[in-house]
Amino acid sequence: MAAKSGDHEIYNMPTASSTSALTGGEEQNLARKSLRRTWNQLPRCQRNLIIMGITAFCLTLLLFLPGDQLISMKDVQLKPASAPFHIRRENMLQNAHHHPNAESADVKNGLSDTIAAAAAPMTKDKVIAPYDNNIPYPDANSAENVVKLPETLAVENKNENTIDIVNTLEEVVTNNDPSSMQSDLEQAIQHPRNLAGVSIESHLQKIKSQLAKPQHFHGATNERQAAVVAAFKHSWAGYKKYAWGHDNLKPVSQTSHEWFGLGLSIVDSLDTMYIMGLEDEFKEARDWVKDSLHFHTSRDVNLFEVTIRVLGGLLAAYHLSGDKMFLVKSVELGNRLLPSFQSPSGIPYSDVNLGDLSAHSPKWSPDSSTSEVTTIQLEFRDLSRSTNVSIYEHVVNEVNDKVHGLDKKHGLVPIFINANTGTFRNYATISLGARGDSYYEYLLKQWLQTGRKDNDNLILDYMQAIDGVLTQLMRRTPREQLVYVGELINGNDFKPKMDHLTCYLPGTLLLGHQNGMPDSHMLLARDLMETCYQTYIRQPTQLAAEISYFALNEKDEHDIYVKPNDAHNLLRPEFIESLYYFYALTGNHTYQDMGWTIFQAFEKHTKVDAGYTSLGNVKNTLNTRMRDLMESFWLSETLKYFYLLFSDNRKEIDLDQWVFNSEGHPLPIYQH
Ligand code: DMJ
Repeated sequence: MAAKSGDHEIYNMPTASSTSALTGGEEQNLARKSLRRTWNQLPRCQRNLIIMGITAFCLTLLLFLPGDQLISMKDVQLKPASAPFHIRRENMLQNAHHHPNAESADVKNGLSDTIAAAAAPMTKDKVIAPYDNNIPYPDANSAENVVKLPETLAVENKNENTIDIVNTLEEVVTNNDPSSMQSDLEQAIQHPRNLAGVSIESHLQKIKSQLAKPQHFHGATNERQAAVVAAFKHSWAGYKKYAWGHDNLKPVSQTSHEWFGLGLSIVDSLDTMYIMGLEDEFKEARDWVKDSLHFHTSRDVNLFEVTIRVLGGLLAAYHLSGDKMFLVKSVELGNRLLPSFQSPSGIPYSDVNLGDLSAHSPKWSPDSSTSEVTTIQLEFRDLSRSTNVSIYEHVVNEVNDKVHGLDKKHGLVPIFINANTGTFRNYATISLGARGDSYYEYLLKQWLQTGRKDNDNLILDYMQAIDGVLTQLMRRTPREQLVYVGELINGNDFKPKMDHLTCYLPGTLLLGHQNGMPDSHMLLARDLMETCYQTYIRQPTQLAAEISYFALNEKDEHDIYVKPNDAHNLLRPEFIESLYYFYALTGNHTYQDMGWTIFQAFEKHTKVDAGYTSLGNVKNTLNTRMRDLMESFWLSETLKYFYLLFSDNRKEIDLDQWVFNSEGHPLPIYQH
C-alpha cells in the first residue's frame, strides 16, 4: 500500500530487522518512512514550530540572494505568455495600441536578465516589491556601501565616433588657492572676452591639439526617424519665417516670443540638427551664432536657463562639430555668467545681467531654486575641461560642497536655497518635480562625467536621495498599484501630486543602475515609467498634463486625475527622454512603440501651420485650447530624444562616452 501523508503511514512501516536485506531503493524508502513516522509522532505544536523555523530560514535566504538573481528567476518563470501590463490596461480601457512582445526583443538581443527585467514593462506578476503603500523595494545596498561598477555589457550596436578630446586633454590646471581663485574670478568678469589673461582665440590657439574633433552621423535610417526629422523641419521653417533670431516661436499667432534675447531656439537646436544630419539648417544656425549672437546687452537672464540651454547648447555643438567658434562663444558667455557666484555663500544668485555683469536674487523671492543652483555643474565643468582653465569648474564645485554639507531629509532637499546665507529655506516643499528635479539628476550625471569615482560625495548623496525617494515619496495607488513619486509640502505633509517633470526620473534611475546602482533603482524606474506612460495614454488626447494627482484611497474615483488648471501640455520632453534611456540601455523595441504612439499624438493635436504649439487642455480632443508657444526644449530635447529613440542604432550617442545635460545636450565623459 502506498504511503500517504498523515498518520496512516505508521501502519506501513517495515520492522527494524527486515531493513538489512533490502535493496538501496528500498532502504531509502524505509528511511523516508521512518522520518515521516518520527515527524508524525511529534506533538502538533512542535511540528508547527519546526515548519515556522524552516519558513523563516527560506525567507532569510531569499532576502540575501542578490536582486539580479531574484529578477532573473522571476523573468524565467514569466517569459511564456505575460503580456506587458500597459497592454492589458489599455485593453481594459478599450484603447488598444499595438506593442510587440517585450521579452522577445531581449532574447534576440542577448541581453542580461537584469536588463531584460527593466526592459519589460511592468506586469502585475513581475512586481517584486510588496504592494503596501510606502514600503520601498527591498534592497541590501545603501549609500554607505562602496559603489561597485558592473562589467561593460556586450552590445550589438556601435558608435563609430570616438571622442579624442577625452583621451588627449591634459588635466585641468587646478588651482585651489582661494585668493588666486578670487582674482581669477574677478579677472574673468572684468574681461569677459579674455581667457587666462589673453584673448579667447589666442588661448585656444595654445591648446590647439586638445580641441574637439568632428563626430559623424548618418541622418534618418527609417520611417519613424524620418517623421521626426520632418517634424523638426516643420518647426524650423515656422521659426525661421516668423521668429528668426528671437527666443521662441508663437506658432498660432505666427509671431515671436522674447525671453532673454539670446536666440534660444537657434542655440538649443544646433546639436539636434547636427545629429539629424541637417547640414544646411546647421550651417545657417551656425552663421547666426557667429555673426548675431551677442551677450553684452544689459538684460537680466536666469543663470540656470541660460546655462543649460545656451552654454550647454554651444558646448555640445562644439564637441560634436569640432568648430572652435562655438567654444569661443561659450567662454565669453561663461565669463558673463560668473557674477552670479559672487554671493556671500558661493551659492549663486538666480539672475545675472550679462551686460552690466551684476547678479541678484529673483525679483519675486529672496531665494534661488535648489535645482537651479545644482544644475549648472556639467556645463561649467565642461568649459574648464575644454579650455584648461579651472575657474568655471571651481565655482560650481564650491556649490556642490556647500549643498553637500547641508542637512537633508533622508537625502532629499527643500526646493529653495538662499544665496546670501547658503541655507535651505525652512519648511520648503520637497519635490522631484519643479525646482527640485535636476538636483538629483546632476548628482548622478556629474559622477558619470568625472569618471565614476568610488565613494564620491556626488554618488553617495545620490544613493541616499534615492533611498529617500523610495521611503518618503514613493507610493502606490490603492486599486491599480500605480507607482508614483509624490511631494512633501512644508517638507512634511505628503501630497499625491506628480509633475510631468518628474518623468525624467525613470531614465536617470536606469542610467544609474547601468552604472552600478542598486536593483531597487531599476525597479522604481520600471514602475514609474509605466505610470508616466499611463499619464499620457489615459488622456483623450494621449498627451500628459503638466501635473497629475493620484488616488490616496479607494474612495477616490480615478487612480490618476488631472485638475482643470493643471491640464496643459508644454511639449515637454521628460517622458520621451526616459523612453530613450530605456531603449538605449536595453534595446527593447517596446519603448520605441510607446514613443511612436505619443509622437503621433503630438502630430495630431499640437501641429499647426507654422510649427507645434503648447496646449491648454489635454482632457478634451475637441477643446485643446492652443497656448501659442513652441518652447526651445521641443527642438533641443523632445524631438532629439524622439529621433534617438527611433534610431536603429541605440548607440547613436554612446552613453559610455557622452552625458546629456538637463536640456538634452550631449557633453563628453571625462576619465577623472
Ligand atoms: C527643460 O528646460 C529642461 O529639461 C529642464 O531641466 C526642465 N524643464 C525643461 C523641459 O521641460
